[in-house]
Amino acid sequence: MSKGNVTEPQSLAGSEADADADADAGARPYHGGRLVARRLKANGVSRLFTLSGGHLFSIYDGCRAEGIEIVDVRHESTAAFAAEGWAKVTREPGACALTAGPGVTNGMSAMASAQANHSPMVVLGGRAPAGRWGQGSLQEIDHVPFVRPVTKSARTAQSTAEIPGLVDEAFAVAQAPHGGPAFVDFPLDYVFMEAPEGESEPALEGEREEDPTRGSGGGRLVAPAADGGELERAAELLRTAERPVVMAGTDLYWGHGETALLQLIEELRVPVFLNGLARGCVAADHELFFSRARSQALQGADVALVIGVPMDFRLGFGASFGAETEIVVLDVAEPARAHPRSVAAEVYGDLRQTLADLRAGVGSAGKGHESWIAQLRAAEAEKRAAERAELTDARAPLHPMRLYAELAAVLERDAIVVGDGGDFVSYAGRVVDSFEPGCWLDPGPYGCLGAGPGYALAAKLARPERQVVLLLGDGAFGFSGMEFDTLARHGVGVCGVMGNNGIWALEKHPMEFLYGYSVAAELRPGTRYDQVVAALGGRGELVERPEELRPALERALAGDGPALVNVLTDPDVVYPRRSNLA
Ligand SMILES: Cc1ncc(C[n+]2csc(CCOP(=O)(O)OP(=O)(O)O)c2C)c(N)n1
Ligand SMILES: [Mg+2]
Repeated sequence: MSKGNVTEPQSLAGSEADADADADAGARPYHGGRLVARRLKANGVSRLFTLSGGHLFSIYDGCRAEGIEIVDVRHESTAAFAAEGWAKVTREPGACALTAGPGVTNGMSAMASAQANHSPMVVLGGRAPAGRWGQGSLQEIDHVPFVRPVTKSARTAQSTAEIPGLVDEAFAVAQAPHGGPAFVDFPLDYVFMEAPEGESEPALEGEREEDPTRGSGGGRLVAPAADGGELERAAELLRTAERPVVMAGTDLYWGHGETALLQLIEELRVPVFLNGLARGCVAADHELFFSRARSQALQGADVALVIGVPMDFRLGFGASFGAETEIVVLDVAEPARAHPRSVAAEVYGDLRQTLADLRAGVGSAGKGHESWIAQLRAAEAEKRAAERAELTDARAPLHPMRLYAELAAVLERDAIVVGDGGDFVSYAGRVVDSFEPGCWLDPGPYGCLGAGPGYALAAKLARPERQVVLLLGDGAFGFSGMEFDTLARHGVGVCGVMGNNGIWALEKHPMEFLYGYSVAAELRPGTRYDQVVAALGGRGELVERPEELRPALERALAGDGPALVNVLTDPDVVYPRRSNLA
């Protein structure tokens, strides 16, 4: 892999870093940027996503000395989405550095996204100098009041000496359940001045797991153990259930609950549905995994275990379940919002423990759901059979379902698929299978277009041996298509697949349905985004007919560096949308 502009710090800084290890860490002064970098490293950060700005120079200098790779992108939005994407793929906090003022404002959508997805990430901000505060320095603005609503914590360093503690605190806050973004900014004068490192301790209370691969500030914060009485009530409901289901989402993944969930569903014979980042936590070909039969299963269930997922619009604000369904909520921590309907039991704490305790508490009584499972399997099979015509549709421009049938044939089992677009990604959400945790990355409930290239960049850097496929709408491409330059410069082999229908389909079709016409919903038909990618140093191909697609995908996946397969898709295909957004 060619390294492009990725900073390779070791050769220059190695001896200096070694010498530092011998020095008395508490006494030796470092400049503020180096203090930041030392705490990044101690918290397990190997890559910092950023876009340059003078306010960040000393942090870069520190990263260079500490052996942290600097990955520079073309828009701060991507730097911040890459930090979130890193977290989504590795379940370790991602980190980005955004320059003062516009750098931070540009990163706000990704902070809000990470907040909604519970993705642990640390956002470092440059900041105009404290010594001249209020006198009108370049890019001077107080970030804290406007990032506070989209972060778990937002702090400003008040001195150089405070820096190590603040960085450690940000990592602790970001990882404490529910995870999310933590922001710290560093006034220019403090980050250039020197101070001793001192003894920095994470500021949050919380049990930490030992993790030998990480530095002194590393280790995952473990959620506290759950309440026993509620757990017993949940076990009782499950013991007597005749038609139980599991509906699990993003916090199952953050809570590392997949193994415990698998044990529970296999032992108690409970069908399972997944959304968000939980996709892949039970493999798509597991006999108890279902997707197409979801509405029938959730409506028909007598007991639903709702694990790590809020009852938001994706679950019809609770109405996706039957009026009589008893809801048992399990999560890593109490929800930020009240449940939209009453629940029979709720248990908050370490999900692995909760799921294991629940399995033990139910014992052998809670079995015998085979006719329920068979009924759902029949519904699932019927719905899948009804898709067959679309999956083999021969039209040109292509039906998106045909595109996904071709894609499925070339995807490896552990491929990471990133979705960025409207209807094109809705189709993918329906039919792209995930077999392992962390293999499906969509923007989540905050729904921000343009997240995909940052997610894909981070995914491929974190997992270079895996296929990383970036599904892009033609509308979505406009937000961060320039990041193909980033991918090309850094030699990152992301395979883009575009559903190019020449419209903002997810807006155009609903608006036509409501008003009989649409505005602000057209794009230019047939735009050669593949040529844009080629001009930026990647490989691009145009696909107009279904039989051209598979060989084009194979070529795109086989070559070096980024590629875009620009597939013309049919703008008249209307996605069968049911969910309520509000
Ligand atoms: C930042 C942002 N702006 C606007 C939207 C609203 N939006 C959601 S989907 C969509 C259409 C996306 O079009 P495209 O990527 O071409 O996919 P298509 O629906 O055509 O398949 C829009 C505009 C959004 N979710 N995020
Ligand atoms: Mg489109």
